Amino acid sequence: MPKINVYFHGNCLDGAVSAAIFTLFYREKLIPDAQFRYFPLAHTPGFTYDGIDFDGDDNVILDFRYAASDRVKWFFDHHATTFIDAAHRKHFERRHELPPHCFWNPSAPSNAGFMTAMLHKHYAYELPPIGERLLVWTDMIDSASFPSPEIPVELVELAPAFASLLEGSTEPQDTTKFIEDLVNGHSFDDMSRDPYWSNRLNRVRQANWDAVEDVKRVQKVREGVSFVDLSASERDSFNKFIPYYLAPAALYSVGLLLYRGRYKISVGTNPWHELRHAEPVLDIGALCERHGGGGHTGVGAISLKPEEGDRARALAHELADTCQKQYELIRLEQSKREL
Ligand SMILES: [Mn+2]
Repeated sequence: MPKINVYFHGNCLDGAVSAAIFTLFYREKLIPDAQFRYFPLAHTPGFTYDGIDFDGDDNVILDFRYAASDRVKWFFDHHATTFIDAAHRKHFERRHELPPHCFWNPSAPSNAGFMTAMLHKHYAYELPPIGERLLVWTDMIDSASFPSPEIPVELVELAPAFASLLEGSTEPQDTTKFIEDLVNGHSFDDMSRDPYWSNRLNRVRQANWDAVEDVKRVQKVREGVSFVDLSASERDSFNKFIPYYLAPAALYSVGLLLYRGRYKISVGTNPWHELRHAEPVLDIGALCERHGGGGHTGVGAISLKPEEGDRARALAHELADTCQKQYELIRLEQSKREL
């Protein structure tokens, strides 16, 4: 009985769904009695595969960085940063199995959706009907393109609730059970009736509503900008959509957190605001980079040491002022256009 090792993005719905779909594919198209072992991986600074033996009969990487090892037979990823260095990229480009076993598409919204399309194209694999709705969700959740802030904040639907559960999970058996339930053909509705999951889903939803109350207590909304200082106590997670859920008129959000032993200033553009693409667009990644952080156009962050509390607070206010001025500038441009 061949043993298959699956290395995948841990604490992530996309990673876990990818692992489940790959298992179904492998048992249907290749070896029905293959035994699977699942190894979740985390994006830590300076991550390498040193110390991982790839000792399965087949080794598989899903929704995670490429490994330049000939022992890895299957690879699917959609992260732009998948190659640790140029040598890894060269190793990937030299693979010429037919049909192909290694796939990378940095513009795919989710790995699960991309992988399923490739398995269909190259191996005529048909996902069971239950999986199609699942892929709509993995695309939406992994690319954070929610139609409204209610979906990732209220967690009424099971897919974002499970995503939130897996993200915050510290119990390794959660992910394994989640994958095995999907492999055994259970839908999210079936799973939500199992006390193991209903118990945890309740806790996740309650913790999220508690966070909504925490934000509500400290949120200050000046014209176009939400400011939230939650640094009075340490938190291990933060739902960045809550400020927009509570203040939909805010174009920008600035948050100050004490997060995993460091101050973290997060800055974002409201993805549901009608002026989110209006000129002049504020490049938040570049703004954060000027203060030692980084990010993308729409969202960025700066991390400061635990002893830099005063500086962090002053900088957070300064960034809120910058956002405020930008908002006024955009409004001015808008009114000129209307004349
Ligand atoms: Mn992913």
